Amino acid sequence: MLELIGDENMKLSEHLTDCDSDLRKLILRISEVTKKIAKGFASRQSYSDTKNVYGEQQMAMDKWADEVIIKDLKGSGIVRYLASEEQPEVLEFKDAAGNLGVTLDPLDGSSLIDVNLAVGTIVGIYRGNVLSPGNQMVGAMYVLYGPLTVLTYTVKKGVHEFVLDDNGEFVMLKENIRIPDGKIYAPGALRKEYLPFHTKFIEKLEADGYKLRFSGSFVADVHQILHKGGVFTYPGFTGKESGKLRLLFEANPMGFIVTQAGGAASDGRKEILSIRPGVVSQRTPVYIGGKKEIDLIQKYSAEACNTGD
Ligand code: AFP
Repeated sequence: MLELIGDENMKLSEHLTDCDSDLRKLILRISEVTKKIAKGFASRQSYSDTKNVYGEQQMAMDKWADEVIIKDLKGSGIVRYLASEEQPEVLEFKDAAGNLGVTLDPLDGSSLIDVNLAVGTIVGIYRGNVLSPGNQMVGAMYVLYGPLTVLTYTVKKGVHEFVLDDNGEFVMLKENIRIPDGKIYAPGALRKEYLPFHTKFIEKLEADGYKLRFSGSFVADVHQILHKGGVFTYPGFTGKESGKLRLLFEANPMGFIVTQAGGAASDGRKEILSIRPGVVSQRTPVYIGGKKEIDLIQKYSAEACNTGD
């Protein structure tokens, strides 16, 4: 049973009263459009383009979600710049009256849709240019489509979680989430390709009794770490030192949320949120979790730098 901490009758719209009106409007719009996405899974189970029962071509769920969200945000009038993981370039909506910049991973973990594991929508929010360091974000949120659909947001006034109820309303689940001390590690990449300082880190976690939990859906894995503590990592590895995950769409928004909840986010050497992106598709090694675990990996990588390892 889920533990309710906070006023369970409070709706997302009521909770968002103490923030700038454009941010409130944006988060509420995204919450509405993700309700549509949550409903879309039943009819769009496949993750590849397929024909439906009427023989019509159906768009893959991640591309469909991308289209639905972009269309909505374009019509909102408050978003000027939108970078999506599914789009090659930053989109600019010149008619917008507002100046918000949004980064979007419409469906993170999409290769898990066909096996019905949890996937999610990840959003980073800026004022203006999205090609900025993550610490310039004014807010971030994700919606996780699991057995329940939950929405977590921050506008730098705590991290708060809402659940989609039977009436189609996002109501409070947990207010002011703080990442606890915990012993879970979620390690991406192939072990045989780990860099030496990363191997040392993983072996230390294992020696300390951390339990491995990795689903293949970054948003779901970080969600678990946020609630149970520990660390998510998708490191740089042999042949791909910049790792797999994208700075703008995955690392920054989730790193921002966990940092706002008292945790930390690093590329192994420095804060992820301090990295100035050069290109929209930039990748970064990722370590997100408790401060203790992030300090440890940074210590090991600094030692490796000094010894030339
Ligand atoms: P997809 O959205 O293509 O499924 O990628 C998911 C992801 O970017 C991230 O959510 C996972 O943590 C990571 O890839 C899993 O990668 P591996 O398949 O290499 O384990």
